Amino acid sequence: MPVLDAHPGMARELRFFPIHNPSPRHLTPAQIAQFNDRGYIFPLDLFDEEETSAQRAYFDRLLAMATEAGRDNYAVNGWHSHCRGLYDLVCHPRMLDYVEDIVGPDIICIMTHYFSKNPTDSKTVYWHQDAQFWGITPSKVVTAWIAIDDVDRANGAMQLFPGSHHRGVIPFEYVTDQENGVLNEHVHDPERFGEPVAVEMRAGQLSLHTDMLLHGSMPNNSGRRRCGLTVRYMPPEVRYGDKVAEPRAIIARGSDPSGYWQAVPRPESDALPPQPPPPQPRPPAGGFCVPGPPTFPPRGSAPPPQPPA
Ligand SMILES: O=C(O)CCC(=O)C(=O)O
Repeated sequence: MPVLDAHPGMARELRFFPIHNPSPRHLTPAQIAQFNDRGYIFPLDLFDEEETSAQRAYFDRLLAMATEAGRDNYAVNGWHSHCRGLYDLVCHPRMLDYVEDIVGPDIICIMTHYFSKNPTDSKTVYWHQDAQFWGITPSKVVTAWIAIDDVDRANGAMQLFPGSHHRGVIPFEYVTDQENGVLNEHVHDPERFGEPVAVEMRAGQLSLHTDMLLHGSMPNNSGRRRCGLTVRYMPPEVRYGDKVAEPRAIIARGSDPSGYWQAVPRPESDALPPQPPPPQPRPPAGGFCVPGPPTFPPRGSAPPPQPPA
């Protein structure tokens, strides 16, 4: 049954907030206009060849840590509070320069996730709007998707529906066991939103998309890995929809003048984070306290109760 709200107990403001930046410094006015009109910008150059190889080697190390701990290829999720290299990547000035033109001078990050599709990986990231998953509001989060490997249609590039961010909240269904999904939400009948655009990029390039844009990715039918790192950036006014004892974030640039977000310190090394708790059924609407940074609920999470139709 289609679901309208993944967090029915929270008062969230979910809609696209157009960017007003008459004098961007690192993006062009045309790129800002495209972000408003189509919901994304790509490709942007981020790393040269040497830096890209270093980033790939770094991810290979994190993935080896995950694998040795018995975790899977999507498990490097939310490691920025424990891993110095990832923390530093979130704070990379060249990336923040692009992001600042959209988010503004104060930039907060509470989510990172490497989506690493193995060669011939049959998992699908079903069509979804990011903002629907997260218990935060308002929907002003921008995702930087950094290509760690070369990415094309054959190895399962992310695909975006241009302009779908203007369609408000789109009802979704929870992914079933038969559906072999990476995440747990699925918007059906995407043809309603036109033709998707594939985010084909060279390793070291970057794309930006708004959290209201409908997107996803297909299985990797190639013999090549397809890894991309998502870093979610937002202005400090974006907050948890529920009361959280200690809202912690990387304050990547500027400050949080309100003092709501408490700064995550730069980690001293690259340490394996504790295994996240197994997905649990959510308590009734209104009584849910987010214990840590929101991540995409993995497959297996119980859907929250829905109000009667
Ligand atoms: O990398 C992918 O395949 C999907 C990423 C995604 O869904 C996202 O960035 O929100």
